[in-house]
Amino acid sequence: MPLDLTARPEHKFTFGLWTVGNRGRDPFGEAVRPKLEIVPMLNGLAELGVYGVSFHDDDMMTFGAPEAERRAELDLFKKTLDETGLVCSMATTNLFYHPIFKDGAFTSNDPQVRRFAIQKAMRNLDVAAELGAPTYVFWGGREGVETAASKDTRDALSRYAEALDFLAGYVKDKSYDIRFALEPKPNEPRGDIFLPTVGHALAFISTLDNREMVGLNPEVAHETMSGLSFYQGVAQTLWQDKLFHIDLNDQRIGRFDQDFRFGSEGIKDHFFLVRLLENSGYSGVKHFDAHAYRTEDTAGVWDFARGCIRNYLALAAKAREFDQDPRVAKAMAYSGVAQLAEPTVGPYTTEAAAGLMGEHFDIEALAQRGFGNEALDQLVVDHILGIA
Ligand code: GCO
Ligand code: MN
Ligand code: MN
Repeated sequence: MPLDLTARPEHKFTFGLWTVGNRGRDPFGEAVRPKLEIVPMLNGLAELGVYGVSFHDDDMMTFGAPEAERRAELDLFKKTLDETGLVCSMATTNLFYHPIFKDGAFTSNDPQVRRFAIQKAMRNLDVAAELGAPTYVFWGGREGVETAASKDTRDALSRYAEALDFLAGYVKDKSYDIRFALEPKPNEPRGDIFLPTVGHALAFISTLDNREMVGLNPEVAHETMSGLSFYQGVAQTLWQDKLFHIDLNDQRIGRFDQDFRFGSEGIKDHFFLVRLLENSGYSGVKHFDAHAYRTEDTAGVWDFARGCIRNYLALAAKAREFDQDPRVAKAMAYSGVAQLAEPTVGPYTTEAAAGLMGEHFDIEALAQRGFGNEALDQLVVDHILGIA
């Protein structure tokens, strides 16, 4: 049976305005593509079967423009969302582009800059609420240092936490139905960025007064830049009930932030990632935060967007096929995958401890067990290659 790779809104694929809107500008060269206006952009996404879009305040409303102009831009966005049936799935603040943020936003050494940054986020939280966006992302692109002499990281983290708790207070005060999602990244544009990985961010959230409304927006490229397994980061985030949003793209280890089309590089990693998202009951959006190669014209941008969706759906189909293969079930049973779901000793009691102390283990026999992971993994590869 041919694979059905048609996206439908219920798949909950979303794109940032800045992704298909990316014009190929990089530190070495200017824009290579014309600006994609909001109406054709949203029409194009809706035609692909996309569910919704996300935005930075400055993607949609001109920074520093008179209020009436910003209102007109917002109204056009709202009208086009209505016409296309797309939802606004996430909003975020641009706290990185303007020179005012060169030393950071919530963690700038200058208290006036910090206060302005919080105000900018508050203003856009109002817009997010008006548009019904359930998630507000915080990516601290400029929250970091080039030289450790310039900031005491402990103070910076205190200011970061203060800002997030203040903004959480604002959301509660206004009765907005919005949760926050922190997006870790190790570097770029700063030499070192605070909250560099999923692990740092999860630990940081546990210190917040409003920790219940703050989760994560992990990104494939960012964990991969650190040489970490994105899959493991997402799995732990799910385990801690903190996967509020996810940024899907692709990346090679050890490179600058590449933001490649989802599924174009780490195909095996992505197979496991998609399988995890599909089997875990994750019901949030699948947000593509990537952009077309700089070689592309506007047609290439749509090839890129279609490719992200196609690769996700194809990997989801491969994952289903894998999970339904009786040979896989057998190999997993041999490896003891389900056994790991059984408690080891249960909660501590004096009797349980005494029982364990009295147990005899056949160490030699246990040490001889093979786990069959080569055979199991070959089934993974066979399924991905379509030779299973
Ligand atoms: C990056 C980030 C951004 C954020 C976006 C939303 O590396 O540039 O991934 O694209 O996701 O600013 O917060
Ligand atoms: Mn990124
Ligand atoms: Mn991102």
